Amino acid sequence: QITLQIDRHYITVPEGSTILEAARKIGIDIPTLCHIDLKGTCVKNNPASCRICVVEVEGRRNLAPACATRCTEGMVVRTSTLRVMNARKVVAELILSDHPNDCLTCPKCGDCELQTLALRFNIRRMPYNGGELSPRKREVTSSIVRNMDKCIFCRRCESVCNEVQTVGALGAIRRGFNTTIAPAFDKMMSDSECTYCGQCVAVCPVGALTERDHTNRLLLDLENPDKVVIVQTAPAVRAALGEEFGLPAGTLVTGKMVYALRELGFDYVFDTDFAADLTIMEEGAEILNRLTRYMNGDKSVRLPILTSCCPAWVNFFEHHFPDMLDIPSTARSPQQMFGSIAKTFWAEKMGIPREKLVVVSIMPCLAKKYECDRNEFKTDGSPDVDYSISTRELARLIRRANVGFTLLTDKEFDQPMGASTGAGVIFGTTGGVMEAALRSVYEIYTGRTLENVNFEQVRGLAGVRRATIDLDGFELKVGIAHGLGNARHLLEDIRHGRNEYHVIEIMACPGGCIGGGGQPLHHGNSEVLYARANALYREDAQKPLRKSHENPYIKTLYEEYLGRPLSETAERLLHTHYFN
Ligand code: HC0
Ligand code: SF4
Repeated sequence: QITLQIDRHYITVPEGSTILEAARKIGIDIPTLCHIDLKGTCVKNNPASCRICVVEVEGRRNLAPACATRCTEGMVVRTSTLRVMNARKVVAELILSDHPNDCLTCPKCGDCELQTLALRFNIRRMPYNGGELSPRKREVTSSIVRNMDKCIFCRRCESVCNEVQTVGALGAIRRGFNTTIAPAFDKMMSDSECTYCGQCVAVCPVGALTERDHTNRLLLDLENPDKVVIVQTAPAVRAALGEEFGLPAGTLVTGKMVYALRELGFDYVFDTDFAADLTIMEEGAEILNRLTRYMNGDKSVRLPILTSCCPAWVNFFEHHFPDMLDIPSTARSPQQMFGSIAKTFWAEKMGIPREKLVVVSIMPCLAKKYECDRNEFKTDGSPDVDYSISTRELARLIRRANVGFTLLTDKEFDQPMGASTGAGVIFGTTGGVMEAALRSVYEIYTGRTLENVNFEQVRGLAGVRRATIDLDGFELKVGIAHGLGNARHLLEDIRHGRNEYHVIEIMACPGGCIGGGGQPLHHGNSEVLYARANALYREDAQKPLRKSHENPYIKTLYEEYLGRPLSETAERLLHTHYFN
């Protein structure tokens, strides 16, 4: 333990702590643009490159970067002397000298960390502006917009993509004034191995990486009298949308969200959770199918079975593990199952022709935009889900339409595709798909009712978690990983014959969908992720039904249309195939 003085406070911290960490412990918010450390996950970036966090340390001539200077016994630190404040201001002014000034029209306006600092440092003029701006690329992909002239070289995106996700799609190329962050050989992101997970967008402090915005397109569709526009909302959105309206992280706004979507003009407001229950029926049947064959000594059966509902994860294994495309479940994601059922069973029932129906999804995720675009999910070129908008885009629309979100009362989803069990709700957090599957697989396999549906063993934010479940004497071994780097470790083990699991759940984003690239920005605060996960477990606990196979509308769907899980119709509408 080390005791030091920061401003007027004495503080004792563990050896090895940096000044930045020590100061944050006592509520002194030293600003930084590059540092990020999302505790409990492996999201970290500490290149000490922005130099915004400089402080004075007694006895040292030069200012010290707080993020890279370790505390020593008896150290005296000043974080807000005039010298410190002026130095920070000059650094910010220099960054701004190579940054466009189009804040008013920047998609990050209002949520930009550089803009916030300019305000905080009272920058009222740009003393170093007027020179050339470094030339950098712009790109619009299905999910992400890259506007590199706004890049400030914090390297957060690079750290997340390389170290957390191990995708390696982004890195520094060229030198000096021409340096930029891009895929190798300055390729386009769309020609790289990018999975569209959006984690680079989630940590970008400025407007260099943002989501592809579909809000204007949606407004046109909502205005069009010839269209029936329906919406599905992903599980994780309800646990985070409130943050955009000043509500504390972890506030559940399911009912307010439904009300707001009606106010925006959607004809029907449905829930992706309904399709999550449907996913469990199909994926659960696949799990049971492979397990029984395995138990009966069938050597050809491929285990473990991997979940397949996360599109960035699907993209990742297609690129990096093309030799293992037969092990993931073939079940489509809930987003796509929803679209498929909406444009067949539901549309037929309602008498709505396919060309009149627009299916929109609200997702915490940016890869979902790319998933909508995949050819496997189109009929004669027309997508099952027309497009997806993120939680942040929805918040923008709600503000634009003058909906007083916090004052709204709770409204219920439309039926039948708004009905879900608690199992569908927890899909939105890491471990949730596994827990939902276990609830159904256990009951269907053993024929017994679970006394306690909470599988605490699979919950939490540890990067890789494992559990063993007793299925009438058969020890079912399950694993959960979130973050693609963690997934890679598991897959490398499987590739080299070191597998200990029967079923594995993988989600690309740290925390699962609650931490998705389309969610309100967490600004490096991991408490936000815990609060969102707890909110989903609370909603699950309040639901009268908590197992997917008990959803009455799912039962009707099988009786009236699909027959049974893995039937020919179910295979055609609810399953997919993979390729690299
Ligand atoms: Fe998810 Fe999903 S849980 S991927 O994280 O499985 O995005 O929230 O909508 O599709 O349901 C995201 C969240 C979904 C899907 C569901 C799954
Ligand atoms: Fe890397 Fe994900 Fe960003 Fe693509 S979206 S560049 S994979 S962090």
